[in-house]
Amino acid sequence: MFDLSSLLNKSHRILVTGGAGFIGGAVIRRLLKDSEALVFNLDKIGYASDLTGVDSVLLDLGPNAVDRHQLLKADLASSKQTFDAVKNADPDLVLHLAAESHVDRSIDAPEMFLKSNVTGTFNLLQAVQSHWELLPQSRKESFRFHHISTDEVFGSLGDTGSFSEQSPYDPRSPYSASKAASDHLVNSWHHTYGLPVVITNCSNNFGPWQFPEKLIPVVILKAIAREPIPLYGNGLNVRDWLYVEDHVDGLLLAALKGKLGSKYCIGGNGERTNLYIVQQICSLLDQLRPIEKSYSCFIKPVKDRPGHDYRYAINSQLITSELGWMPRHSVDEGLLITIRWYLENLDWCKIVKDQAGYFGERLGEL
Ligand code: NAD
Ligand code: TDX
Repeated sequence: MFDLSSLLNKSHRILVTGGAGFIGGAVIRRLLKDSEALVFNLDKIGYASDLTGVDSVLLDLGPNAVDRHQLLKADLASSKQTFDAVKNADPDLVLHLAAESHVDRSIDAPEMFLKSNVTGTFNLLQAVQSHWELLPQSRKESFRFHHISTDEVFGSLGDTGSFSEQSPYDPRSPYSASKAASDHLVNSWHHTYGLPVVITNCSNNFGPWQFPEKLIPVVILKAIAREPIPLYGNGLNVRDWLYVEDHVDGLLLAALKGKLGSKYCIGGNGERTNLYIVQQICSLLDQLRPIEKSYSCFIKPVKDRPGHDYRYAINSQLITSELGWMPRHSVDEGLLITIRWYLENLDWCKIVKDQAGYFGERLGEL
């Protein structure tokens, strides 16, 4: 862990986009707890948004903290809403996390991914560029725009090798194509207009407060409901799992200390097959909430995801050697914390699913 308060002071104004989502929420909670910076949270408040986690940290920090977080409800697909929000925030640092993030939804309804992830990033870049150009010299010099992206832009690996900063782009789903486009836009604003940017490409995150449509919360909730646990295809696809708080460490380090114009790959050294993850969750549930049989009896292979990327793995050597970042949790440690959290927050899961009109049905099947 590094000392955030030594890098950020009271006068720092930070604009976090997507701060009502899973990773953005974790970033905001960290900024509120470990610095005195002012946080502006630009979010359209979509189906996966929820501010319960941020609100509970504000409550813990007491009445003086409330003014340090401001929600700017805005849709990045709207140029006007984006310009107004950036003007209101008047930021020294932008952490851009807002995006439609679920691969299966991008298969069913790709247009929203282009609007939010491509047009949205374009609108944000335009608004931030105008803002940056008008800043007084000292604020202009220290200003940074950090774009949070994914390893999926690099495509799919075979049985060996890993993605690094040099990997060519080869996105293969509407989601990853839209994220790749956004990476290219951010890079081009740096090279063409001089905007001071940093990009990170991260592997699969997991942890508390993740909207229960992604693999790990889906498995936990299906298992305890004694419903079939859907395992796509043969279950041998591999993801490099990273506990969300470790991603927050890495992205804040890159945002504050990374070289301008650079990109950093962030991975968990956590390569596991989906079958391993699902079986491990079942075996941890067997210990934490035993029933008359093992939860693994609910695992059910189902039709594969169309265009399912086989394997992702990240080589994090650059961010480790340059910025000293390392994941602090193993996959199994993170899973245990996460499963305990979901078991204690089943009411929250029901509320956010009901609000989103999502009831655990299969998405992206075609
Ligand atoms: P999430 O879906 O939980 O949250 C995304 C948030 O962005 C939501 O609150 C949503 O309302 C907001 N948003 C979406 N479109 C918007 C728009 N047009 N205008 C304003 N707000 C909008 O996603 P997440 O898992 O927290 O991912 C955050 C970022 O990290 C994304 O950019 C994603 O591509 C990237 N990422 C995610 C992972 C992962 O495993 N979850 C891994 C690597 C990178
Ligand atoms: O029910 C399921 N069963 C299943 O086998 C679900 C939801 C998924 N899977 C498989 C598909 C993937 O191989 O599990 C793996 C993980 O799936 P997701 O949780 O949907 O994540 P993934 O598609 O890998 O993408 C995630 O990581 C990279 C995030 O959603 C992206 O936002 C991020 O960029």
